Amino acid sequence: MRILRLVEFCVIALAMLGSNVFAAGWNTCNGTPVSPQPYPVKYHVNSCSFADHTTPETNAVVNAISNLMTFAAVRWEFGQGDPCSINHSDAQWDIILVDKSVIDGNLGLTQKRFSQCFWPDDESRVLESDVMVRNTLDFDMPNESYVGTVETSQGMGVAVMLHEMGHSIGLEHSTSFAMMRNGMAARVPWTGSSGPEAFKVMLTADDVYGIRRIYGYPQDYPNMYVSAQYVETRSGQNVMQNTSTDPDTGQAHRTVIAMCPDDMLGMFITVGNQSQFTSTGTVRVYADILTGDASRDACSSRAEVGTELGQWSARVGPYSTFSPVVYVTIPSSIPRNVKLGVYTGLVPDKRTHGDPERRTYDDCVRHASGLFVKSVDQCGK
Ligand SMILES: [Ca+2]
Ligand SMILES: [Ca+2]
Ligand SMILES: [Zn+2]
Repeated sequence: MRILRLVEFCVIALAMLGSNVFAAGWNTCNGTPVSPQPYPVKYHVNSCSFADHTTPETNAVVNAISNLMTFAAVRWEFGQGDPCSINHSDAQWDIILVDKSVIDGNLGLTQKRFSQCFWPDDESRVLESDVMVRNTLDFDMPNESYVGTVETSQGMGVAVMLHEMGHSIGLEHSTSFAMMRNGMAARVPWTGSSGPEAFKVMLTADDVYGIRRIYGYPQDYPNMYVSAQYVETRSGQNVMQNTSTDPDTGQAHRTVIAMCPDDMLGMFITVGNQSQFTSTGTVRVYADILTGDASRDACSSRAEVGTELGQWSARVGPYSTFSPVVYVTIPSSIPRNVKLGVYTGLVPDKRTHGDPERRTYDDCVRHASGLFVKSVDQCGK
């Protein structure tokens, strides 16, 4: 059975690899990507909006900047005594929270100034970007199991901050598995995390590819990650959905799925790779008793945790995220009459070149639906 599953997974993996088109976007001038002129970019974090260093709003800025700093040349400074309005032509790259009326009802808006792209030898650059994010969004970290579907969703402010700051250094919209997806209807993915405190709003492989193209120098970041979301593209759609979706119907599974041993559960798993090289690893789907205590219910990549439902080899191309369908069979040894969480844990293989895995906290995620396996009496086994 293990071998059969492995083969099935590889076939899916290859098909998905072949169809993965890089969708990251950026502007070009005479064939050259438009990149920021300042090197490094220095953001000015407006103290009228971010007076206190400990607020969720400030954490959203820190999350966005630390994401960007990993892949792009950026720095930041906190302002002091700033006015509550900003100037779009003062050569200062500002970050500010605004009322929605200021940005035409958008969740966020980045005002950019470019040098000209008129003559064949012009090289257009981003001279200044001012990032504006709607002040009423939720700036807490999201629960990564559930994709945000409405403006008021938990974590939407953190996502909009990172998305807009992506625009500020030259990224345009993507149709792929990316933070740069366009708008509320397309939704954006969260990244898995091994603990409730970890960052869950991260640049994906596709976003990193765009940044690498903008800056024009290759630099490897050996990191794989998992997510509880995937891009549903069937029937002409292109929408981010939770991996806890029935692959046959495209409909979300119930919050708790009642099952018996030998029943088969179909779902998606999502694995991404921010490296410029193909990366491989072992993916494990397991179920474990939910206690209601966030730290005890945290996800784990360790092989001995919970009841294993399936294990596969994953092979993910450069700067790619892929989401194969998997079917797992409920074993009779699984705990009965208790709510179980369903998790994906990833153990990246050791790389033959380059550095070891950069982050391990993004190698595990809990899916949106849990399991409830009925008693031996009820199931007849
Ligand atoms: Ca400015
Ligand atoms: Ca990782
Ligand atoms: Zn946008």
